Amino acid sequence: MAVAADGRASDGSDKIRMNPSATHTQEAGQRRALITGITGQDGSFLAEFLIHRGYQVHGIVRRASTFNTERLDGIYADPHNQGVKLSLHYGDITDGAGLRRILEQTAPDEIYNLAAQSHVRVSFDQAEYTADAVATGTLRLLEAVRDYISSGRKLRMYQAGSSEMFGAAPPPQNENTPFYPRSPYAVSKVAAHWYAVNYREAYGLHLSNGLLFNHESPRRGETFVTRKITRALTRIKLGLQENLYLGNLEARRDWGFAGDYVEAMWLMLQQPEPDDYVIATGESHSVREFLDVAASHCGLDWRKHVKTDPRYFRPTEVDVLCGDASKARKRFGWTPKVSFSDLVKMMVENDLELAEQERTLTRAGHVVQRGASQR
Ligand code: NDP
Ligand code: GDR
Repeated sequence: MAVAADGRASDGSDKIRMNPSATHTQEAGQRRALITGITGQDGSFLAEFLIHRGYQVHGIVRRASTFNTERLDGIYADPHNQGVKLSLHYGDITDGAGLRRILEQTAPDEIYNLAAQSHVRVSFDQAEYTADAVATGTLRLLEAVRDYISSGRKLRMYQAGSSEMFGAAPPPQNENTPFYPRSPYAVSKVAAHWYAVNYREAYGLHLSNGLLFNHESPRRGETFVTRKITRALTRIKLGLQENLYLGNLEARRDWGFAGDYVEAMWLMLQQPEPDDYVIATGESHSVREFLDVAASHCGLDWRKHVKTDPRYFRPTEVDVLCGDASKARKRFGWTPKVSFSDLVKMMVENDLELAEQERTLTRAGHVVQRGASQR
């Protein structure tokens, strides 16, 4: 059964319910995709992309005490309607039995493994959990997939690798650059990568690893530096907050637009042979430069508002990432469409609108809830 994107079943019982049947809304010949991490930034863009291409999309959602499906609002359809394209299933990448059950029930043609504790700074505080979700979680899924294909069933898989795996290796980084991970998150992604390579070689699995550099959007989580900056500067502009506390402003990242990057994930699975691909813009900018561009869109001098807070520094930092995506360009013609300045502008414009909504509510005497995470 499909459910509302806010997690409410259409009977109003406020529960996500398991899909009772794999082919509940399936049309003949329609391709099925299963996405772990569907509620995240990339999961939501990928689900939209695949639905647009006619896929039946199944997503794994972990149970939370609050709704965590906000990013899927745009593609939710009432499950009572004919031809619903999105179905959600309770599951967790740390729960192997549940993953197996969902795999059997949904019988996907393609799996995209995006689930992760994806915050690098947080991985220093939650190293064991990060390894369990990112590294062992991938292994759990691979074990389920291995058994699934052993009976002759076909399936292709995408594994979400990261530029963080290159870490301290000097730029430009490409598929031949040796990994030098600098955080528990990055070490876990390297482990997941090698599990994936091993299962590809051992069991003939059509599995591709994406080595994706940073990609952002208005849906980016608010504790990642780009969104943290655009949310804060737009709120400062409208008088909703005074200061923005950041860590290292000198780190350089290769920032692209998430919408472009999910297309690359899909393209990898359409190739006759599985392989590993760097996906990046080939341009690197510092956090300071991001601040410059975002502040200029807001008409602000960020130096008057940005303060340093040591807790946002990392015990080991990744200084410069700049990817070389020429292999993906040559093999399947992928290039980024959104430039750095257009990306920053898109995020600022989105967050200005959010800040305006907050200001309207605040002026009307309402309390605006923004969560209490360590922004
Ligand atoms: P997000 O942090 O936005 O999303 C992560 C997703 O994983 C969410 O749906 C989250 O669920 C889910 N998740 C977390 N823990 C578990 C768990 N134990 N079981 C099941 N699901 C879980 O990340 P992005 O969308 O930005 O990234 C997608 C993937 O790509 C991640 O693996 C990330 O590490 C990787 N990546 C991202 C890059 C980027 O720049 N965005 C670059 C390179 C790699 P919930 O919503 O409930 O928290
Ligand atoms: P990153 O993204 O670590 O590259 O991982 P993040 O936006 O968290 O940090 C980028 C750089 O900004 C510096 N920085 C700060 N970062 C945060 N979050 N908060 C701050 O206040 C702050 N001040 C400075 C950081 O030190 C860092 O150098 C992201 C995630 O999406 C990973 O899951 C993904 O694998 C990689 O991108 C590619």
